[in-house]
Order: sequence, then C-alpha cells, then structure tokens
Amino acid sequence: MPQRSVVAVGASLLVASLALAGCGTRGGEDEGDTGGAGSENKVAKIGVIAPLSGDLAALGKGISNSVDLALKQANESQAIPGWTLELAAEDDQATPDVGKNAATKLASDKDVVAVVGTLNSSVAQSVQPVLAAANITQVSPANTNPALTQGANFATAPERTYPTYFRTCTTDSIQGPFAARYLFEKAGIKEIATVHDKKTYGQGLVDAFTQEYTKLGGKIVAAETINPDDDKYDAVISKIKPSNPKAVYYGGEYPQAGPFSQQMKAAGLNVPLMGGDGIYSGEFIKLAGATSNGDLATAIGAPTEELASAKAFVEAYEAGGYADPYEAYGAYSYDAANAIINALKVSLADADSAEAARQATVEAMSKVSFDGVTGKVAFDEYGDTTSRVLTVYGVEGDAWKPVSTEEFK
Ligand code: ABU
Repeated sequence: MPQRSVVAVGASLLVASLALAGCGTRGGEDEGDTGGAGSENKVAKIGVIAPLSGDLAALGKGISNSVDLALKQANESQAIPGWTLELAAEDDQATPDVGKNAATKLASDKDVVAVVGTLNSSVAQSVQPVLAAANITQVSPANTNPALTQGANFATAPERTYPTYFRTCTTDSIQGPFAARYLFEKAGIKEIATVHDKKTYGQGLVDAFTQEYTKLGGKIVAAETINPDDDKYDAVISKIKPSNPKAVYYGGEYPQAGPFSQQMKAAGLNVPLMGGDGIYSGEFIKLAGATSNGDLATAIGAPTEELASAKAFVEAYEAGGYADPYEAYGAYSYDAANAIINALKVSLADADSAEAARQATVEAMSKVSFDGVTGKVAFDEYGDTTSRVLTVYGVEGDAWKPVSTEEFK
C-alpha cells in the first residue's frame, strides 16, 4: 500500500481511537498520546531516555519523535492484539546522573517493558545496570562505544556486558577505522592531528581511528584534548598548528566541534575537521559557520533520504507534524522501536502484564530479524547490530552531502 494511503488510514484509526479515549481509555493520559486501540486493551509502555533539552536536544527529539511514530503506527494497525503501546519519554540532559534517575523512574513503572536510548555512550554506562536489574530491554539507536556491548576488553576478549542491551547502530570499532581509511586511502591525507573531549564516546572514537590510521602508515602529528565545558579552544589550536596537520580528526559532539572548527579556521589552521556521528547534525554547520565547507563526518548507515526502504518512514514522519527533524538517529530509533514491537508480539501474547513480559521480551529480542527502514535489523551474540554500513559526509554550503557509502569489511 502506498505510504500516503497508510497515513490516511492511520489518521482515521487515530481519530477513532481518540474518540474511544474520551470514553475512558488511558489514551492521552501520558506524554505519549500514541493512538491507543480501545478501552479493553492492556497497556505496555516503551520508554525513551535521550537529551530532550540542552545542546544535544536536536538529536534527542529526533529519537523520541521517531519512536512515537512507530508506536502510533503499531497501535493504529493493532499490531499487538489486546495491547496499547504508550510512549514514556524522559529527558536525560546528556548527563549520566540524570540518565540514571530516568532509568530508575522507568524501571519502577510496572507498565514499562522496554526503553529506546540513550544517545550518549557515557549516559548509557549509568543506565544499563539499572534497566538490566529490572529485566528491561534497552535498544540504543546511537551509542557507538564498543565497550557497551563487548566489555572493557572488547578488542582482545569481548564479553557480553548486559543481556538486556542491544543497539541498531554500529560501533566505533568500525566507525574509527572507516574514517581512517577514508582519509588515508581516498583523501590522501597522511598527517593528522587528533582532538577529543575526554568523554567515553570521543576518546574511544579517537583511539579506534588512531590505531587504524597509524597501521595504514599515517602519522599523528599532534594529539590533544579539550574540556567539553569550555567554549574557547585557542590554547589547543595553538599547540596543534605548528605541527602542520593536513586535517584534524575530532572525537566528540557538535556543540564543541562546531565552535572548534570555526576557531581553528579563524586562527589560520585552514584544514578540514573530520568527526564521527556525534557531529553529523545541521547544528554543527550552524555553529561552525561558512568556513566549515569541506569539513567531514562519518555517520552510521546509508543516508536515510536515499534509501528506498526509508521512504515511507520519511513521509510518515513529515505527515506526523513533528516540530523537529528526525536527524541522524531517527531512522535507527524507528527501527529500534520496531525491533521491540516485534519482540512484544511474542512476549505479550500470553502475558497478564507488561512487567510479567519483561524477561520474555529480552529473550525474544535476540531472535528479532526483519527488514527495517535502515536495512536488515538483527542482533549478534553481543547485542550489536549485524549491519556494518557507514557513510562519509562533507559540508557543502549549508548542508551535509553524502560523499561515500560502504559496508566496512
Ligand atoms: N555515537 C555518537 C554520539 C553518541 C555516543 O556517545 O555514542
């Protein structure tokens, strides 16, 4: 069925379900007015833990909205007979302690059966144990630090950390080397300075990049760090500039990377800044300004807009009237939510309550396999996605443009 018809049918079902909500269902009770299917239905909540305020809210809102869309569609199609899915979104402010409190709140709600999130790997480290203790399935669309699934010794002795944790994005064990190969082999850049923000994601990404880049024969001419609370980077730029790098590889996120790019160009260090998925946002270009032309980023998967499999998602998201774009992780969040919904079709079938289905949901997740909007959605023995596709993007004018999409081998 063409997507516009799906949206039209969905809209009428949504109107009908809202009418029923007025007759005493739970629809509209929470922030997740996700189009419940009727008053007889039991409720299962899918949490979201992501930054919904602050510097990274652009990415967090794209995550939450995309999960909301998946739940609405599931309710409208009555994907799980007898059950209504509700969204329970919590703002982690991109901060580990706030994320932990959000996880504790969701875990104490008997209706919560699974959570999509977090955005930040550092926040995931504090959320994982809380959700695991409550047998709540967690699926991140964005955490790329490899230790989250494979433990601290991921490079030499990988070991699954939490049976409850899964992700639809690939890891920095792939993203770092992917960027290193692009710069060394395709762009012909043999001398690099690295900078990271000392956070779990940024440091891990630079480590993975450096290992591959030096293995290829590239030279790291400077390796510096910044403090993520700073907004002036002249001291670090002054240290890097005399080493004459041909590019700067940055591990961290756009709130710092944007100003860093702007300030290094203003200081006469006119070389491309390249980062990972943490800088792949329109917000980076706004912060970095016109001199970001030629800057580069890797991001997980193929460009959403170019995927035939994502066309219906893009159209439904636009029709959904969300105020914020789906951003870098929208499609991966939508696939994460649908992975959970697929597992719930099994685990809720004979369950009396969402809480009673938590363990069965964890077990069903490892068997999930379907064609999602980003491609095949399935998980390996660590809970990692089986997909290894990434894209290099470059800033052209006021937008990121895809440069090269490949499966990493
Ligand atoms: N993957 C990029 C940003 C999120 C993280 O900390 O992993």
